[in-house]
Amino acid sequence: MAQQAVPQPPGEPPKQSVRTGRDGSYGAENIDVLEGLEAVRRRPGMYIGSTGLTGLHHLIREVVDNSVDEAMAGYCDRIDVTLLADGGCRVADNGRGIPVEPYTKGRHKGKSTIEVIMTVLHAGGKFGGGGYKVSGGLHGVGVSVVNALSSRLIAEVDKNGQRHRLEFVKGGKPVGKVQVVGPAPRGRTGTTVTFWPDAEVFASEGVDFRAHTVIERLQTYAFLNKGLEIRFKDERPATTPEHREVTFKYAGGIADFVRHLNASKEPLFSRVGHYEVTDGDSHLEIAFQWNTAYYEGIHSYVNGIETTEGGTHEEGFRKALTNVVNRYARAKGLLKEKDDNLAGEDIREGLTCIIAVKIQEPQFEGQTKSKLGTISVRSMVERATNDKLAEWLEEHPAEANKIVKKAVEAFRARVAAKSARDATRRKSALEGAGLPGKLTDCRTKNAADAELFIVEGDSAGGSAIRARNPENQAILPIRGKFLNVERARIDKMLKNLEVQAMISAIGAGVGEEFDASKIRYGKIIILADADVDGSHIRTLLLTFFFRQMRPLIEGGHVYVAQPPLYSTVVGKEPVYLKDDMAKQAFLAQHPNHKADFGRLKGLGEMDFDELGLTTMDAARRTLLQVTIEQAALADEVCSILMGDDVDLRKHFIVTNAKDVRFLDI
Ligand code: 1YM
Repeated sequence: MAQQAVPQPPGEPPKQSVRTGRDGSYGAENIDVLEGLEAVRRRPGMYIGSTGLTGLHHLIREVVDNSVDEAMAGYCDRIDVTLLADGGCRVADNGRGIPVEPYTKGRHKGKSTIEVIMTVLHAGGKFGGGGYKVSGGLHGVGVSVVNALSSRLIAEVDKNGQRHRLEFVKGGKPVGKVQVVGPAPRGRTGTTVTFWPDAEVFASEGVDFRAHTVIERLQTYAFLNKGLEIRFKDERPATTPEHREVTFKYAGGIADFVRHLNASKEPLFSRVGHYEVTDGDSHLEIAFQWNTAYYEGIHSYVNGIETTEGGTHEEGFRKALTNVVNRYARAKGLLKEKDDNLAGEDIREGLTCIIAVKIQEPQFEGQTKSKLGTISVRSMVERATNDKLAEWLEEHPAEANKIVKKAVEAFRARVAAKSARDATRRKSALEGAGLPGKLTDCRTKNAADAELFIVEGDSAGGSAIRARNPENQAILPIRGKFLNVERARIDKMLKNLEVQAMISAIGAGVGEEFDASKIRYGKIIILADADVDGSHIRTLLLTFFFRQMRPLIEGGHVYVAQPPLYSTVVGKEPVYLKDDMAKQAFLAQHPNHKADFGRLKGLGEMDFDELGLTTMDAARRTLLQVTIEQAALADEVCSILMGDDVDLRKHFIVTNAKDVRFLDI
C-alpha cells in the first residue's frame, strides 16, 4: 500500500473550520472532540458493553485489534502485551506505526493523524482500500474509546527513523502536540500504546486485569493469524508463575487450533484437514478433524471475531458438508442406492471445525450481535466447501472412509434410539402395569398422593421398604453409579436396565414423547447419601431428568431427600439434626445439653425406623424441591465432569472445589 497519502477518516464530512486558534486556544473542533469523548464517559456501556470486567478487558482487545489489523494487512508479525506492575497495560507492535503527519483537510486539518485517531470517535476504522473493515457489535469502536475511558494514555510511534510520543490525561485530553523524543531503535517501525483504565469508570468491578482472560484471547488471535507472534507478560507482583510470560505463535494457524481443541479427545485420524479460498475481497479458511466423541464443535469467526450464534458462513458449510459426504459415500459404494442419505447431524458427530472468514463490512445480527448475517457469504462458503472438501476426501481416502463409517454408526444409533423409545412406549401402553421387578409399589393409584423414592443401593432400599408407608410410598432401588448419561449415547442409555425401570415406574414415557399428565407419582424423591458417591448419583439422576423428562422438574415433581447428619437424645427422645448449622442452632437453644452427638454416616447405617422417622415420614422429613436452574446446573456439572474436555474439567475442579453448591446439589 502506498504510504505517502494521508488517510482520511470515514464518517461525516467536515462541518466547520478546524484549526486551533493561533493563540493556542481551544477551537470549536476541540470542543466537539471533547464532547465526543465525554459522551463515551457518560455512557460507556454503549461503546464497550459494560463497565464490569468484560468491558475492562474490551479495552485491551480494542488496542490489540489495531495491531492485529496491521498484521492481517501484512505489515506486522509481532505483538507484545504487557500488564504493568502499576495497573497499566502496554500493547506494542512492529507494524508501520500509526501515521503522525498532520491532516491536510477536513475538520481536523493541522492536527497529527495520531491525535485524531486517539480522540475522534470511529476515526480508527480503516480508511478505504486494503485492510479489512471490522465493524458491528461492540467490535472496532476505535481506540479513542479506550482513551476516553483511561486516566492516562501514552502513544508512541517509531517511524521514519524517529520516535514520536503523545500523551493524554484523564478522559483522553491530549497533553500538547505529538513530539519527536529521539531516534527510533535502528530501523524499527511500530506502535506502542500504554493505557491505565480509569478507576472511576470501572468502579463496580475494579481495574484489575485477569491474566487468564487476556491470555485466552491472545491465543485465539495467534491461532487465527498464522505465523503472528504474540507475547504476553504479566509484571504485576501477584501473578502466578504460569501467567508470568506466555508466547503464542502457530505456523499452522487454524489447523493448529483444531489440533489444540481435539488434544483432550481421541482424534478419528491424525491429519487435520484444511482448505482456503479467496474470492475478491473475501477470504475463507476452514480446518477440521473428527474425534471419536459424539458432539459437534463448530467454531466460526468473522474478521477475528467469534460468531457464537453462527450465521451464514456456518449455514453454507453445514449444507455443503452434508452434500459432499453423501455424494462421496454413494460414489464409493459406502452407501447403497436403497439407503437413505446420511443426515447432517450424523455427519457432524465428533466434528471439530474452525471456520474463519474475512470480509469487508460484515453484518452482524442476533441476540448478542454475534451471528453473521451477510447473505453472500453463505454461497461462497457452500461453493468452496463443495469443491475443496470433495477434493480433500478424494485425496485422503483412509480418512474419508472413517468419516463415513462414523456417520453411518451415528445414523444407526439414532434409528436404534428411536426404536428403543418406541419400544418402551409400546411396552408401557400394552402392559399397563408392566412394572419393573425391582419396584415396590404403593397401594394408591392417585398420583397426587403417591411418592416414588429412588434409593441408592439395595440395602438402603431394603430399609426404605420397611420404613415406608405402603399406602402412598413406592421404592425403587438404583444400584451404584447407574450410568453416565453424558458419555453414553441415547440408545445405550435407554438400554440400561436401571433407566428402563425408572421410565416404566414413572409411567409417562421419555424424551420427546414424555407426557407429564401420565406420571404415576406426584413426588419423585431422590434418596442418596450425603457423601461423594451420593452426590454423584444425584447429579446423574438430575441430569437424566433434565435431559429426558424436563416437564417433571418444571412441574415441581422432583425432590431430594435430606437424611440428617447428626443424632442425639433429649431425655429419651431421639433428635436428628440435618447438618452442622442445625447442630449449632440446637446447641444454642440447649446450652446445657450434655449427651453425645452421633454422626449418621449413611443411609445403609441407619436402621429402618431411623430412616422412616428422619427421612421418609412426611410429618418430619425435609425435602428439597429441585428447580430447573438446579437441574440445569447438574447437567452442566455432568457435562464438565464426565465429558471429554480434560482442560475444562481440570479448570472446573480447581475453581469450584470449595464451592459446595456444585458438589452437593
Ligand atoms: C498498539 C496499537 O494501533 N497499530 C497500528 C495502527 C495503524 C497502523 C499501523 C497503520 C494503518 C494504516 C497505515 C492503514 C492505524 N492507522 C490508522 C490510520 N497498534 C496500532 N499500526 N499506516 C499505519 O490502515 O492504512 C488507524 S489504525 F487511520 F491512521 F491509518
